[in-house]
Amino acid sequence: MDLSVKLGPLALKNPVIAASGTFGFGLDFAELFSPSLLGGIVLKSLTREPRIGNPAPRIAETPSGLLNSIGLENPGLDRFVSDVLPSLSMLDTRIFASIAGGKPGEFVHLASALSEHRRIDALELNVSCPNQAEGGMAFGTSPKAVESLVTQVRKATKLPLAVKLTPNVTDIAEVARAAEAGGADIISLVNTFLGLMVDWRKRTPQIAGLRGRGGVSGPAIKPMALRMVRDVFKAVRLPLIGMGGISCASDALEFIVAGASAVQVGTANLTNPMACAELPAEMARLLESECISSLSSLVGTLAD
Ligand code: RRO
Repeated sequence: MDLSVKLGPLALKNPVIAASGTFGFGLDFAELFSPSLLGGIVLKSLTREPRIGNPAPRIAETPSGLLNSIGLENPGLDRFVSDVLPSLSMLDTRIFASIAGGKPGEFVHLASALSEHRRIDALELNVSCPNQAEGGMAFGTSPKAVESLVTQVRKATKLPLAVKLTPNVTDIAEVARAAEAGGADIISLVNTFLGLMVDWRKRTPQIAGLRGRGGVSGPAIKPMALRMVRDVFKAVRLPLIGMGGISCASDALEFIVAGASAVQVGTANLTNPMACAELPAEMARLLESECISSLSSLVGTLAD
């Protein structure tokens, strides 16, 4: 079964991509399975300067997933380039660098600097981090800010450019159209849903971070994420990467039918480190069992 997909200018050997923030820089997982099994990996979001992230506790378990406020912990551009990038040459898969920032100039600087390095195959613009005081989700909730930011980054790079949207808006299709108008090649959706967990005995939030708020991920968000993928599929012509609570092949195929050309797996990597690795073969098996010979023929076929 040929699972290869084209996301605008970017070809992947299969539609399964490890989501940012749940897969580090891919090197620890490479000890467990060959990254060549995956269509791609999205690296942990990078900022221009190093960030130590938010205070602990940073993660709480929900009945069906996680609440996180990591706070963009990352080594910063220079240390990434000197200490991490050389080791990525051993990973035989597409590498997406995720970039984040507080100001448009930071995104532009990162996009331009990372475009110098041949090992980076694509960029994913993170305009949707819920755990950042400045920038992050503040960009992603404003269609105007998204269009302006994408336009500026587009001028700074020739790499395929994905824009990762936040679900914390009333009309995600409007934000997707803004990313398309700015020159994005791909839309990734969705990042985490803003949430709060409470320890009622202590009268405190369960995690630190911004007033105890964090991003909710995992199986609980799948129906909302699917609805948003469908809305965006109807609103733009760009290829979509769908995510939100995918942990098995049938979850992934639901996103494909809703309109995604590829999928990302996030929270599931934390409970089953083999989650991504198992998915392509399992998707092929399910397609064969339904006598479906091409994955692309399934994209967006949901009856309305
Ligand atoms: O690091 C984080 O706290 C984080 C990021 Br950058 C993001 O995009 N989404 C999320 O749930 N957490």
